This record gives sequence, C-alpha cells and structure tokens, in this order.
Amino acid sequence: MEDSRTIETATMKMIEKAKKDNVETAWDRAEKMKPQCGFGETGVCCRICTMGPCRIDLVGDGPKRGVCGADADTIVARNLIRMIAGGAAAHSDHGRDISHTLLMAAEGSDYEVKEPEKLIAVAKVFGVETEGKDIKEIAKETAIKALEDFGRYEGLTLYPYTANEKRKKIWEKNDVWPRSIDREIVQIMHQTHMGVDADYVNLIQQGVRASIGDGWGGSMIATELSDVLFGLPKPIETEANLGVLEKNMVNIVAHGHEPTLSDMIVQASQDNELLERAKAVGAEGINVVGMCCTGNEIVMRHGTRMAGNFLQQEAAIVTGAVDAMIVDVQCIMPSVTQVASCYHTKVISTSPKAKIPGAIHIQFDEKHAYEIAKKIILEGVENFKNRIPEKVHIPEEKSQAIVGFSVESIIKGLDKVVIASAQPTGTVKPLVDCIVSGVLRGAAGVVGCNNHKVQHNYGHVELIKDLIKHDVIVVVTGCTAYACAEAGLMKPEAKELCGPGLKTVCELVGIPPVLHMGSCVDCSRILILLNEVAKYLNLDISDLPAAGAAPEWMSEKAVSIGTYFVTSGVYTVLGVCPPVLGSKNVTKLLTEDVEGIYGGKFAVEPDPHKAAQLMIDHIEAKRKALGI
Ligand code: BF8
Ligand code: SF4
Repeated sequence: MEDSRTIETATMKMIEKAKKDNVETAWDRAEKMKPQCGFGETGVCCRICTMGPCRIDLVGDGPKRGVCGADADTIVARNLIRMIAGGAAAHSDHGRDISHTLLMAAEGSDYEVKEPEKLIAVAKVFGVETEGKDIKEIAKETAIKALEDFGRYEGLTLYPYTANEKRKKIWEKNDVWPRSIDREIVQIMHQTHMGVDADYVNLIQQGVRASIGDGWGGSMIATELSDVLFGLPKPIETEANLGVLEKNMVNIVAHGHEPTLSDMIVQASQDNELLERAKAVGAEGINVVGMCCTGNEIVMRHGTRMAGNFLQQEAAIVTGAVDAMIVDVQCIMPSVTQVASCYHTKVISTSPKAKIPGAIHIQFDEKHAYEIAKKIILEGVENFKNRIPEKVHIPEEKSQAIVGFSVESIIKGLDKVVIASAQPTGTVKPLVDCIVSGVLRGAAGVVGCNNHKVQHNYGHVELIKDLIKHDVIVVVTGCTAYACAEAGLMKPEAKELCGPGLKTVCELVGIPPVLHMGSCVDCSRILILLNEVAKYLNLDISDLPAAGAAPEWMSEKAVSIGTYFVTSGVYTVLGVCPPVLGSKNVTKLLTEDVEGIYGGKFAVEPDPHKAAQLMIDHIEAKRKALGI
C-alpha cells in the first residue's frame, strides 16, 4: 500500500473510507487550495493596516515597498515575529492556566500536589522560602510567583535564571532577557503595528525576547508545574495508532493540550457510576485515548494509549467508532465537527477560548473539575448506542511503545549503568560519558507537527532512522512522538535499527533509542536536559554535539520553539520553509548571522535524509571542536 499523503497505513485506510463516506479531509482541502499564494509563502504580504493589503514584487518590476514605505525586510520580519507572538502566547497562556490550577490546588479543589519534592525545587527557582512551611503554603506562594512571572512590571523573568552561566551572559549581552512573559508578546504586537519599528534586526530581536520568555518561561513553567500537579513522568508501556480504539467500548478521544482537563478525564473515566452506565448501554467499558499534545500529557503519566497525531484527528472520527471527542485548546481543526456530522461522534468543546460551530459546549471549570469531567464523559457513554454499525471500521494498526522520559527519569534510568560501576548517582554523568567516549555521537531533539506539505510522518520517521543509525540518541515531543510510536521506534526492539554504540546503550539501560519527552510545552524538558549536560561540562549548550529538527512543522508555536532553540544555541533544521524567503536579509540573519550571536542557527531542508546528514555533520563538527 502506498500513498503520497501518508506513510501510515491506518491513516491511508481512513482517507479511503472518508472518500467512500463522502467526507472531506485536510488533504482534500489542501488540494483545492493550490496554488498557494506566493506572496504569503515568502512573507511579503502585509495586512497590518487598511492602506494595504500590500505586497512586494520579488521578481518583476512591481512595487518594492508598501503604501507606507515598508520594504520586504520590514514586512517579512514583522510577519515572522507576529507568528512568534501567537506561538508564545499559546504556550504561555497554557502555563498560566497550570499556575492557576496550582493556586487552586493550594486553596482547595479537586487537584492536589502530587510531587512535593519537585514543588520545592520549583519554589527555590522563584525564591520562595520552603523551610518549615506546609506543602499547601509552598504551593500557594509558588503559584503566585509563577503568575507574577507572566506579568511582572519591573525586573526580569525569573525562570530563565535556571540557564547555565554562559547562556545567561549571551542573553544579557544581547539584551534579549525577557522582562515578563506577557510583556514581550504585547510588545511584539505594538512594535509591529503600522508605523512603529521598521528595522528588521530590531524586530527579530524582539521576537527572540518573546521566544525565550516562552521556552525558558511560559512553557517551562507549564511543564514543571504540570509535573507537580499531575505527577512526574516515568517510563511506562503503551500502544499507539488508530487501532487503540475499541469496538466494544465507549471511545473517548481527549484532543488538545492542557492536562488540567485530560488528566481529570482519565481519572473520571474509572468512576463506578460511569462504568455502570457504560455497561447499561451495552459497552464493555470506557476507553479514553489521547490525541495531539494532551494525549502526550496523559500517556506520559498514565500510559493512556495514543490514538494519533495532528493529521489523524479527522481519520479518528472517520473510524465511526469515536463516541466523543473532547477538545480544549490548540491544533483542533474546525473541520472535526463537519467530519463528525457524517458519523455519530459528538465533539465536546470545553474552553471559553475555543468554541467550534457544531460542537456541544460544556465549559470546564477547575473548581468542579471531577464533576464536569464526569458530565463530559457521560455524553460519550450515552452516545455509544448511536453508533452506525455499517459505518464503523477500526483499522487494526497499533504499535507498542515505552514513553515517559522526563529529565528526572532519564537520569534515574542512566543510574543503572552507574550503580554497576559504583560512581555517584543522580547526575547526567553517564550520558556525558557515553557522548565523550563516542559510544553516542551526540543527541538530537526532533519535534513538531504534521503538515500536508510533507507526507504524513515520513519526515519524522526517515530523519530519525538516519540519526539513530549514526548513534545519535533522539528525544522527541509533540506530534513527532506519535509518528515514532506508530513506526515502532519507541520499543526496545528498535535498537536493531541503531548503530552499535546506541544499541549497546539501549541494551544496558533498557530504553528505546527514541525517548518520548512529552508535549510541545515539554520541549522545555529538552532545554533542561541540554542545560544540565552543559553545566556538568562547564560548557554552553552551543558547544554540545547536539542538534534539533522540526521536519513537518506548521504552527506558530513551532516558530517560537525553533527561535528559542536557536537562541539557546541549538542548530535547528526545518523541513518546511518559514515565510521569510521574501527578504534576503532576514533569511541571512536567521540562517547565518544569528550563529555568531547565539551559537545556533536555522537551516531548511525538506529532504529528511539530507536534513539528518546536516545534523550529523553539525554534531561531528562540535565533537571535533571539543576534541572528543
Ligand atoms: O503543541 S506538534 S500539531 S499538537 S503544534 Fe499541534 Fe504541532 Fe502537534 Fe501540540 Ni505542537
Ligand atoms: Fe501596507 Fe504599510 Fe499598511 Fe502594511 S503597514 S498594509 S505595508 S501600508
């Protein structure tokens, strides 16, 4: 079976079924969208004021400036950093919600502090005194400090202080330390308003500031406090792909991003009252499965099976076996309700920020989280009997995977090697030893979305296979994690695809070569890991034999992620070109000049094999520079 749209057979089958059922998918709409606008694609279309829209003619002798006089450099830079603002806002608003949930846990709600030890570590970053205080008091003060980091009016954002000394100096020297997480996002909107900043370098610098506020601020706070509230991920077995839907059970797909909702859905799905009701409607039980990043959050902590990534959301409904798709925020295609209208699926929106025409809206409220979660699940349970049997087809594909690699669990796992050699435990030393000795050539973070412009999952899987073959250990988040789990790269047997060094490490430590580190806000875990290794070696992140990639990215969040990785010192290869080619200067700044400032830079390479080679070359060059 071959299909230019996806490498993944369950999805192929559902695309075929959709056609038969007269259901339109993202690929159909993408086809109708062709040819896509060249001005938009190169970033030279400006709609910032109503003297426009203006566009720059890059090839002919048409206009080289907009009505106000803005040239291609200004327009491209403004558009790009507005993407960063969108992405940083999404991640940071998520972080704020989690901080607020911690505050509610302290004040009394259905949530509780599951990891007091981690809370104390986070409290210390914020300068909260912990000695002699009870855990609720610490939780409250920490939550307030975290919330302050979003909107402080003086001083600097506190969380980036966790970075290594060399990195902090680079940010200070270049004046990009975020003053507050929200402020930098707001300033982007101001700075890009008609008639404000026209200097592309200054514009990009502001984008950098906001992105650091995302990676080392909003996203990192989201990750750290999610661990505090919902538990520290530990290695756990699961299954991935559409085959995790069950014919005889109520299927609830948790789709979106914030674990406040999905974690409670997982808990409430085991409620006796609901299980009895499920039996009464003829189901054998309630099967909660995850989709996109909220799926990553629950699989990391509960092993909840992974139904699919971004481009599988419509396919899941096309199975005809989803009784409810529960959504909160981000990456939810508005088309899900249209697809659902051809089957019996109920789409339930839960966030005041994200209502979708055709969905049932049951507003989630953290104060009554468990009761509302039950109410939402009940909608799915009651809907089970409305399945249309002749429309049900669940593909059998599902793969085994081991997930749950927080930085803490990676360090603990590696201690197995240490214990045998009687050295101190609890540090990144074993990882460093493997890298220094060359057993592992280096490490790579591969992250991001799906995009119809790349064959679904092909970019992720092919790139990663090349990396592990070259003894580069790979960490993943977001939709990349689903691609890897579905392709079998997260099971121990995947060691057979590795070079001899990585294979040995996998055998010794009992890990797969591709480590699932979580959702997209959990890209901050990758920063933390790199930072720990850099600190241990008294180096900066940019000195390490490490590289990043986003082979199939599409969202504004990915632009922010890419920018904070690059400005944290990571060489980052994109599989889809961002809309910057309309400005030679901006393109050069991002792919060349920025390296001299931050030690990392962007590259664009749609061919995953060539992209892997670029990363491997970079890793080898860094090894050489270190003399290892
Ligand atoms: O935050 S990888 S498609 S699901 S944006 Fe979205 Fe992209 Fe998937 Fe999660 Ni991340
Ligand atoms: Fe045109 Fe300038 Fe207005 Fe943009 S800001 S739409 S370039 S006039």
